[in-house]
Amino acid sequence: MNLANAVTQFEGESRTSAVFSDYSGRTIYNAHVCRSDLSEFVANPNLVNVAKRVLHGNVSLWRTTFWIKEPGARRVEWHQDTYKDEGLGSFPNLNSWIALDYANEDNCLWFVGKTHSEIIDLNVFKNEPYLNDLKKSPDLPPPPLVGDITKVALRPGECVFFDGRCLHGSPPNKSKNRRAGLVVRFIPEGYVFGSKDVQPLSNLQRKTSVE
Ligand SMILES: O=C(O)CCC(=O)C(=O)O
Repeated sequence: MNLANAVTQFEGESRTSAVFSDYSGRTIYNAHVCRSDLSEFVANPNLVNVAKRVLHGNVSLWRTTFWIKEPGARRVEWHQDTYKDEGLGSFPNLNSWIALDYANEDNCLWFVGKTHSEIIDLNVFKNEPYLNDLKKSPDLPPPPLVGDITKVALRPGECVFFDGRCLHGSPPNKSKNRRAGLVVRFIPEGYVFGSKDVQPLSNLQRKTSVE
């Protein structure tokens, strides 16, 4: 399957997945639910075996997201993947962000080292110098806490694995080309989320066990 060419097709076909275009880029959530070729692709042993090693055992596919940043798409601000709105907090997960197009130093994912071991207090993101930086320019400003930035440039087909708690973001896409990636999110098999209000295994977030 040629994923890079298939992105447009996924958007057309996504019935159970959600498509959002709120940052002049587009995100497609959980296309694997309605596309068997995609659910097969993300169960590739090259991905799964890394997830198993890092998460110490069998893993489940939790969610997938296409991040499609056309030329001019704005930054994705610094964040941890902690699903604040859903109240999921900190839980073991490993994400594989797979480049579908070239992602260069100026539009790839940027990570802040040593941030993966705890949830950052949300007030940190409300500090005034950081908010002023965000207002001053459309660029991705320095992160709201001290840390070394690593920019992970990738060629199509390459991927980076990261703990969802690792602070990350991406600058605006100032290139003339699309910068798309697919992130595949793994959790330990059988993981039970703490909050009873959370329904992570609904239709859209169907658990697919990958041995
Ligand atoms: O692809 C991007 O620019 C952002 C990706 C991201 O934030 C994520 O996968 O959690």
